[in-house]
Amino acid sequence: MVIDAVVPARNEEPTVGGVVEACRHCAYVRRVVVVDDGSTDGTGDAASAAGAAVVRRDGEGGSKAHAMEAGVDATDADAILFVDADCLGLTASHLDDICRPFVDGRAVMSLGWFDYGLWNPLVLRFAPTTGERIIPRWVWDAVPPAKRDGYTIEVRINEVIAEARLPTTARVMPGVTHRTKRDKLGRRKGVRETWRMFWKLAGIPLRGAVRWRTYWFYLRGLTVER
Ligand SMILES: Nc1nc2c(ncn2[C@@H]2O[C@H](COP(=O)(O)OP(=O)(O)OP(=O)(O)O)[C@@H](O)[C@H]2O)c(=O)[nH]1
Ligand SMILES: [Mg+2]
Repeated sequence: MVIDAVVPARNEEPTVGGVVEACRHCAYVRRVVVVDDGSTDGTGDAASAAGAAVVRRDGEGGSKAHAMEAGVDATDADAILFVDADCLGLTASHLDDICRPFVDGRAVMSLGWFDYGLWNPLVLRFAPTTGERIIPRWVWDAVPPAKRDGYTIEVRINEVIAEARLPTTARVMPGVTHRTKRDKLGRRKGVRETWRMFWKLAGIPLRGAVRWRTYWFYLRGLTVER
């Protein structure tokens, strides 16, 4: 089975090189594709210098989901390891640990969570919005194009997995965090953008756009790994 890494990146010059390195050294990854849409910094160059194939999407306005879609379209891999470009402390060994349950057939979706210390036992049971996850290509294809929207894409991937009652594994990536929107945009704009994202996500179950039972099915199929 061929696995490629897809990394959506908008203005992530400080971190994208390290993330590409981690992906390239992951034992299960063939190729790394970074999708840079509309960055105004050196994201694309930093990604190429680190050994990624870079797909540029210009002039369409950014969307995390559309960037992921462009990345999937650029590969013929059987499975995709998605990794956010703003991770700090990420190593190939974290990514090996995410891929292993998938490759061994214990999970159809396998996730890594940031390290929230004492909160980890709780966080591991949230409906996952983490960007670090591996899924087979067909799961991506099963998300209807109209639902491939910005930061809500992870919820839609979860929906495909949970509604088909498929097994997921989740684990903490020890020591891994990310540059938050506050770090990237400054406090005022960062907090505003974080709330905007949060409301979009919270709005999905509140509007009934995803059934609550989906979360129940997700938890039933979930194995937390150490
Ligand atoms: N190509 C591309 N990548 C994007 C876009 N929006 C977000 N991303 C990437 O998707 C990943 C996650 O986005 P973030 O903005 O960090 O979202 P987050 O980590 O969920 O939210 P925070 O907790 O606020 O950091 C990062 O690698 C971003 O660069 C976009 O419009 N285009
Ligand atoms: Mg982030």
